[in-house]
Amino acid sequence: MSVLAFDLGASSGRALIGQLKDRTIRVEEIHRFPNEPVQIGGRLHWDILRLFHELKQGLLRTKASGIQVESLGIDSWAVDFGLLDQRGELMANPFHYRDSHTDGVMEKVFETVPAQAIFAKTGIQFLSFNTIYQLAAIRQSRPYLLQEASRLLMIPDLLRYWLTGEMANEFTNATTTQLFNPSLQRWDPELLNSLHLPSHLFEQVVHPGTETGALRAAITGELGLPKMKVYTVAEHDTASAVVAVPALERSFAYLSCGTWSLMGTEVAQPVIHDRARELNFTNEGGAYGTYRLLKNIMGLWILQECQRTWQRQGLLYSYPELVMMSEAEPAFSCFINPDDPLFLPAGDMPQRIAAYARRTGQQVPQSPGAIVRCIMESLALQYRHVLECTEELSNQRFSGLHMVGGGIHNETLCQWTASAIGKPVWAGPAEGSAIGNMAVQWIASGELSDIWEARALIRDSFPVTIYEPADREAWENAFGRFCQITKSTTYI
Ligand code: LFR
Repeated sequence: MSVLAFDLGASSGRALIGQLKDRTIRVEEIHRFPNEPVQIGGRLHWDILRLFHELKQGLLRTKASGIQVESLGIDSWAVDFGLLDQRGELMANPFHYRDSHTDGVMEKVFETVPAQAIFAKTGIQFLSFNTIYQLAAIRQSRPYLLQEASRLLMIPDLLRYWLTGEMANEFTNATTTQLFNPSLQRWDPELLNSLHLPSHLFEQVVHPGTETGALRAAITGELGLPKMKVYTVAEHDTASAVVAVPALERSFAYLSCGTWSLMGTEVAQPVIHDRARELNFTNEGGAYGTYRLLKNIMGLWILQECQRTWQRQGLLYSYPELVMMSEAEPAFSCFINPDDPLFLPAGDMPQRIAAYARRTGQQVPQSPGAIVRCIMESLALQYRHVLECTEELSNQRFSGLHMVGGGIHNETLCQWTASAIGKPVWAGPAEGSAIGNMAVQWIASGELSDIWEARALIRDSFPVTIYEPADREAWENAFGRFCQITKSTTYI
């Protein structure tokens, strides 16, 4: 049976058809498009109408492929949303989570509801751009939006609504708002109340694998398509990526590696206590009653932004070129804490890395190769730190690390990660989110029995590359120095 997955990342989106035949999954990418945010009036917004247009292009290419697709699902990055008016129309362009309108807002919210109370209720990590702080910012700057709005839909909820005409808030994404209470299994009434957020914006939450309508007649008519079922999948891309981890054992650690690096483990119950809050771990909702005990690490974003900065200066390096240049540089010359808030907004990353190096008394990396080396080594060492925290919080010891997502094409990073953690890395599949999206559709339609059958099939269908740790002593020493340098700086 064939299904269609739309997977929207922070820099590109794609449509993939998945075919399940003879107990093998075959995946074909039929459409890929840039997802370029728009800077306007000093603000940063997603180009949501363009994204909807690209979904339609994906549907047209599905038709052109001649493959009969039974259903579709959408996953995307988390926390961002659209507000709809009484007539069900989008009231304003959704903000990009890297927009500065949330600067300082989290601290303001803590004056009304202390951080401890927010964490106790939601189990969600403190990121300055969480939906809760975006809404608090909007309440200050554009109160009319919240007064008039009748509904809040997260990005995939919104696109799904435009495709089907039905509104539903999906669970995995809902948890990332930091307004959902997992013990109550509903939006937290006290939090909404204390922050003066209208409760009617937040409706009952539906779980991944729910049939939430079909392509509406206006769309099938416009595109000349047959009827197609639409499922809520694990609509937070990271939740879909975790579904696709080809784990053999029930206890496993993962790193979903893309623009962000999300590292953690799957747990049956949220882990909510002071230590988890201090380490700024999160308990995001997963598929099939699981939770994702994980931490956001700034990830390859820093490298991508460096590449864009150099591009603006006329230095056009491809990604593989940059990685190769970094390999030629001396090891362990300079470290950054990738999770320093300095690196969150878009901008001149090479300059910020230089500023960080100066602030921490290190030699400033000069050449692009040295800067890329600094970023990748620092990421690998931060993975080591976060893996240790994951073990502590979940009370488990992992025998290795599963890496999924586009970041695994960076083989040097995979190798350095294995060396930094001192354990094997199992890398694959690269299209984790899209495959997890498909798996939930197959489980929903009865084609697969459960998530473990899906994981076994994913393991058999896609290659996994194994990286063994190397240069252990050098990496151990580097980790000691990295901890010294980064401990003095703050975290996202
Ligand atoms: C990864 C991701 C992360 C989320 C960040 C912002 O694509 O979804 O899980 O924290 O984007 O939404």
